[in-house]
Amino acid sequence: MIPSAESREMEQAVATYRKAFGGTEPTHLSKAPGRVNLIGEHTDYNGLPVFPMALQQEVNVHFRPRNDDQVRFSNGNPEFPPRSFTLSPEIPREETGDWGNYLKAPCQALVERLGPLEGLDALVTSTLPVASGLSSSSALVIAVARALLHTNRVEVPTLELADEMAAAERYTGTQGGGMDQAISLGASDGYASRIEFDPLRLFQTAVPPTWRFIVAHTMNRAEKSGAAQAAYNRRREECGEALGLMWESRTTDDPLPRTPTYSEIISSLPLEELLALAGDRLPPPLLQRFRHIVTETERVYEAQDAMGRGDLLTFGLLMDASHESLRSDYEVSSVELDRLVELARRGGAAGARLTGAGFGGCIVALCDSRHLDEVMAALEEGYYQDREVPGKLEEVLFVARPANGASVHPL
Ligand code: NG1
Repeated sequence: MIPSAESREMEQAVATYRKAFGGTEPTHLSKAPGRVNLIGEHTDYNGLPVFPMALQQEVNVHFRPRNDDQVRFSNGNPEFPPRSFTLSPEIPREETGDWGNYLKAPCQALVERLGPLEGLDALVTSTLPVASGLSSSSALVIAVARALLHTNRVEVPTLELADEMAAAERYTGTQGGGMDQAISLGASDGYASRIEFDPLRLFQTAVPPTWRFIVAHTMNRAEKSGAAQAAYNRRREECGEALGLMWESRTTDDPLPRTPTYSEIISSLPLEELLALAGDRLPPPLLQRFRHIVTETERVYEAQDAMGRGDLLTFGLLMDASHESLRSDYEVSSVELDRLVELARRGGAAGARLTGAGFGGCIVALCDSRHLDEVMAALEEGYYQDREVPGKLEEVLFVARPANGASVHPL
């Protein structure tokens, strides 16, 4: 059942759909949530764990199956013009940065896997801010994938689909990890999930009822389809270079394993020894990148334990340490992200950090429900009051409620 609070937006979407597609009506709605990553940043593409939860904010795809190989998409946001294409295993790309690539990515991957498929007419709407580190891009990829699978009456197991869509999204040019697709598909209402890779697994922990995770947007876009893409991809390369150098410098009785992956290296030595070895083997900035990756991994496990025992203060301290590491070692923060983090802490948050890739986008702060009003007020007064907020304040400053993963509903 679709909650009734959404029914007005749904009527509006159906009316927009009719206008876009010659008076026809959608038959189904495919929904996929965005996510806020609580801790574990830039670890996923190194095969290391992350700890996100799905948001109630989501991408909605109203669709109607077709009985040919054509796909037509319209978008409720006029910033994104209509896109149509033919389903095939080699769909020509739009220009880098074009939203059409996030439609083509899952379609091409599913045709490659399943052979010829029937298309659909679809309208995309979203309650997620674009390019904000809340994974609107992967939510779109997942909602489209589920709509196309439904159209063709095919089921793919959740974790398999998540892995395939993570690979599929690289069609857009970002060499991303697998966190966003996994949480958008596999999340459970009320839970955060530690995600492990190779093989993909989700381990869920209930978010304590009095904990509040606040999301605050800098209102600077982190366009991973644009300027931030090169910086993001460069970080990934640097992690690979650091790993390569650690290994190339091995001695005959070296403590590091023979086939190095980050997870094997991390489990082969205590953290302090590993960092000392890295200090001897890596030049800047590779040493700093490496240090972020290995310390952040430890923080993920400690944070999940802290949440499990309801230890808000420890979770907050880990968030603070994560932000400091992302700011100084990984160099993906910004003046505005640092400012929001500072304001949240001054307002009484137990901890705060940038969330997602960085380079703009959002922070996430944690507080007890008793301190929520003060933290919200500190952010509102210190940041949003003297800036122009494009829409409503609650679209850029809100409490994140852990939600379910993607679903398809008949209309
Ligand atoms: P966002 O914040 O949505 O741009 C990106 C990657 C993740 C992960 C984080 C950093 C994609 C689709 N998403 O997320 O896989 O690496 O950055 O932790 O590339």
